Amino acid sequence: MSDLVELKTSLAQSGIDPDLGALLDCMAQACIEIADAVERGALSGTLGALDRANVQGETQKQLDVISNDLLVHALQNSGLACGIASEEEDHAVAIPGGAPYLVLFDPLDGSSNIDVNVTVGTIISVLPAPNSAPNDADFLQPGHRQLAAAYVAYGPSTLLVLTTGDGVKQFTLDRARGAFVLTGSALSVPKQTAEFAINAARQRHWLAPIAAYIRDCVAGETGPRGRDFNMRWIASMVADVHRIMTRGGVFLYPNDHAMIAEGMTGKLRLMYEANPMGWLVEQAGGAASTGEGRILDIVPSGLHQRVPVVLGSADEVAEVEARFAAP
Ligand code: P6P
Repeated sequence: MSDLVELKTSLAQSGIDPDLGALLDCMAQACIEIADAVERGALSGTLGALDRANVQGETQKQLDVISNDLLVHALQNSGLACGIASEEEDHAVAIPGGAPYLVLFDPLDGSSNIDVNVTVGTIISVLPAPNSAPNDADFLQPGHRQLAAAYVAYGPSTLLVLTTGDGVKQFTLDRARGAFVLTGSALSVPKQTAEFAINAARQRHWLAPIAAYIRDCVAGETGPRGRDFNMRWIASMVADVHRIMTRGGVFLYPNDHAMIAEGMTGKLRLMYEANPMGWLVEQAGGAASTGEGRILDIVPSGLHQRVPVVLGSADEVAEVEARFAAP
């Protein structure tokens, strides 16, 4: 299929700032190297955990660090950004003389699935840089200020799904070319769905609105929703969100009584998980909420801040929000 459009060409034709296009292409190339590292896995002895934790207090996988370093080094060598924030970096990393873009990423989300060969991914967000020597505070911008958001899913195919504010495109890695090629020009999340994604093992901790929403879904056609629902939970956000970007659904990782008791504000990180995924879903016609408000309107208070996440088919996100709003 020689008429496939490569990522670099698609970016050049999109009308975005050429430097932003070059930045996105640079990160896509680094993600191809991540795909190679993930694919080799046991062959290169990079599976398994390191004897250390990241700033989140989570045990780091070898491939978490490898993926992070591939992205950091690519950006440092490119000069196409002046600052980096990563799930695997305690603080922002400034890049002297870089272009006025801030890049945030979860280099390998869902890495607990690596050892069992389940799809994992990279999540990327790009913000404008307020100055050329950014510190953590410069990254604390609400998600509606993003200039680009993307994820790369390392699955049966390696897919790059990207928005720069004019809808959502999908690119598939063509290893023969060593490039991502356009395979979806306008991803769309159906407004309605009969599929929810949640970690049901936390049911006993759920807040009342979440418990009510899921109870009504599980009641099926005999309950208040009048139709049966299905459940999916891959426990890899990129994989669960890509399913929703492809066929609809609603993804929920709410805060709950157990997490609140530990002083947590949710599990997923605002800056490099909820914001980029939320913008991608909104750009595809879906919605992204905490259950009580739009994720992209949150004014961040910390680089690694966690938030509740309810995103996907707009009608179902509204159903969840209605249960939070009920007296
Ligand atoms: P649980 C992966 O660790 C992650 O951050 C997301 O990718 C995923 O949706 C979630 O956590 C899975 O959480 O509690 O099911 O392990």
